Amino acid sequence: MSTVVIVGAQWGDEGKGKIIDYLAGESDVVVRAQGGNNAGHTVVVGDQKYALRLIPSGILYKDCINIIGNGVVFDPEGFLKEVETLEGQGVSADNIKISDRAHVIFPYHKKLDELAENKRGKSKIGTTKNGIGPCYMDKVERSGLRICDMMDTDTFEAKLRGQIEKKNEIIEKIYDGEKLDANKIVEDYLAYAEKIRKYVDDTTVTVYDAVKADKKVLFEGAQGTLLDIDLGTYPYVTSSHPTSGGFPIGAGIGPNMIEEVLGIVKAYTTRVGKGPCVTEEDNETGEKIRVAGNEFGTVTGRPRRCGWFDAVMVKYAARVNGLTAMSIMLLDVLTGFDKVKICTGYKIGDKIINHFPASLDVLAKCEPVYEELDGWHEDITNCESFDELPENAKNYLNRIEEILEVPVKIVSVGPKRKQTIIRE
Ligand code: 2SA
Ligand code: MG
Repeated sequence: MSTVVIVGAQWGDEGKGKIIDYLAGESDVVVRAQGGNNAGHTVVVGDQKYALRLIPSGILYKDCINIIGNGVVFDPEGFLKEVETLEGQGVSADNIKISDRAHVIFPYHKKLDELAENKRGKSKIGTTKNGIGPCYMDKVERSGLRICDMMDTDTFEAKLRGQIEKKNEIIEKIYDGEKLDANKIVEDYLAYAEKIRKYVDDTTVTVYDAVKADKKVLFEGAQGTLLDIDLGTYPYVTSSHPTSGGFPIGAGIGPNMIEEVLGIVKAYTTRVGKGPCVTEEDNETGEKIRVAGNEFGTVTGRPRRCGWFDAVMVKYAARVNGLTAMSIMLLDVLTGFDKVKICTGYKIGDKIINHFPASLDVLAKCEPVYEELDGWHEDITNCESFDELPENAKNYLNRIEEILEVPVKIVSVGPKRKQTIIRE
């Protein structure tokens, strides 16, 4: 198999970083195709920790080409800082190509992200304030500036000044905020333009050629299915498509060029921030999962909401992504429960539904219908094959596979690279 898409099948934080890193080592090309530096994962190699946000994971491997595709919203400041940090850690960050069609994030996008969030009051989305939403808004409104605009020294400044003027008007009149310094932005971005010029290319050609030459191409998803602007729990979503469908567009290839779609799935459910979460256990069980799984935000330290595996939701993710395989992460966190539960339906009043509803008001009314299985108490963190897992852990995985009708190909039993079971 030479092209694989990796997607988060829940609300992000499924542990994609570990599997992406695992596969990046054997890939010729790694492609990001959506989101921006709202993504982020930490890769641990030996005793070095690398924090990646915008740059694809293949950067840690020599000879791997790393693509920032046209579907990404590109923050030059964040990108250059990331390059600097990596180089400081001894990683050569040369093998990067940035799509000339990618949209650029400017300071007014970040400012508007912050102002809009503050104005939402109680109904905050909880955005990362990186300007992601406002940048995609400009793209869809057809007023955004792209990398190719930034590369055109004759016209870029005038286009940028026009944008800043319009945004400053909004900042001042709608939000009563302080205008941004146009000269400073122009000066900074003209300098960024020269620094990134060497990376800029038509990346749709690079990806196409690699696939045609039967090279190994890894499409690296960020966030998760339930954060998809179309298919997620709207409006508590991000502004891009973290689902598999986002990749052909965001990388500029035909959908038939993708062979495998690997869904990364936590053995239980977590959610950050607001919105309904049907299987949440706001009690001792949730606390036990949170502590065992270290379910606290990496940046803010915010505790994540935890609960049992929601098969209704993941079945939805399996369908809308066309998952061909799954990787079940953090199975070791469920060790030590007498019983483990899988949610197989949602009860609303006296009706049971098996599909994931569009409306959050409906979702908020759903009660989980559980199937209970015997748990396991054996330490599984040293298991090296599926067969070595305790019978009850195998039953749990087999049952998930049966319900979702997608094979479990990888099982993670601990944070280390070697604590990864590849099922033959
Ligand atoms: P934004 O900033 O506009 O994208 O925020 C909109 C909503 O999307 C959520 N969001 C996220 N939630 C979880 N993980 C995210 N990124 C991961 C990380 C990266 C990953 O660990 O940082 O898993 O690939 C992420 N990005 C956006 C955000 O909380 C808002 O609810
Ligand atoms: Mg994360």
